[in-house]
Amino acid sequence: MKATKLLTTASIGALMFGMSAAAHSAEWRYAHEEFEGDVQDVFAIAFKEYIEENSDHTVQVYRFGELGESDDIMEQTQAGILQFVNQSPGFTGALIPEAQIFFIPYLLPTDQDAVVEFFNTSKAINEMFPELYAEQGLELLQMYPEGEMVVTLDEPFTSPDDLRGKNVRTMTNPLLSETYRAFGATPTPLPWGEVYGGLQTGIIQGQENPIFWIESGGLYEVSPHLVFTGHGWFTTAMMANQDFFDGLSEEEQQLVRDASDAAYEQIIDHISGLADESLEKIQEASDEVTVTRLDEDQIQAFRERAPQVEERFIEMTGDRGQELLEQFKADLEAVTGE
Ligand code: 6CS
Repeated sequence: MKATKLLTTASIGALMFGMSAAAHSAEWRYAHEEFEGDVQDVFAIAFKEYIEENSDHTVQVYRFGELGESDDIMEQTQAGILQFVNQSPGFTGALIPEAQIFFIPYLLPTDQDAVVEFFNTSKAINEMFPELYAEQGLELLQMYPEGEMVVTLDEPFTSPDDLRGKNVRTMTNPLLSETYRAFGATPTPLPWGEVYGGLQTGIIQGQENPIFWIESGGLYEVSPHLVFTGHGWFTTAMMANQDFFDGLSEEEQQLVRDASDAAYEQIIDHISGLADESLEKIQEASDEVTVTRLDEDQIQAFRERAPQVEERFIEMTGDRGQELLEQFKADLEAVTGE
């Protein structure tokens, strides 16, 4: 009885920590939110390859839908069923309110080099966020940009007035709803799995995402009018279950950190030029698509609504959010000089 119980406990332990009971090599499980070949997948595969080339461990990658929605894979990671997860602040914002900082519009510049430099050097990103994630039992390994946000709608738009009465899908964090309310639209938070169908059936009239995803998810087929508003970037984050990570040897922790750094380098390379390539593919595939790039005056009408979203961010996150925002802005200033 005792022996069986011990064995059972050992097997559960092996499952929880991804360790194969028979050998010292481990099988680690890693889930992300995207499809094969998309940005999060490129990151995950680069991470997997680094781990497998530099240790006896293996990494099993699960893509969107294989284990559920974004919130499901986060729950599985917090429960220790998965060792690694890539979840975007668009969803994590409901769990870690400060992660909603990425949804204050017009905070990040549109220039990709500046954005990358910000991610490379920011104290808010590299020192403050890991502490906030740790409070939720998560070892934050990397935050990285995927692409500039572009809004798609059932017709072209150039002003907040044009968005009146439009149900625009947002990821499920409350601040992003504030942003779209400030922009004049009716925000409609939905998990990813409901977006294509929602656009197709007309329950929603628009959504926002980086161009590569608009192409990869076929969103342009059901929401063909693309508008560059310049209001933000899609940012994501990769992390480990903290108990699992803390249970690794120092060498293994370093291996994991090195693998995520190697994957980050690959991603920065991967996203450069990706939006233009994806836009070309979209335009080749559809005659219906229109592309509108708002001019400075048009952008100003949206930008002047940003302060009310920033105020809501502070209301939602208090002193900690304020401190994070100040550091975030200081880090940006160091990069852009503005
Ligand atoms: O809009 C979304 O929900 C999805 N967008 C991207 C770029 N990645 C995953 C996420 O679920």
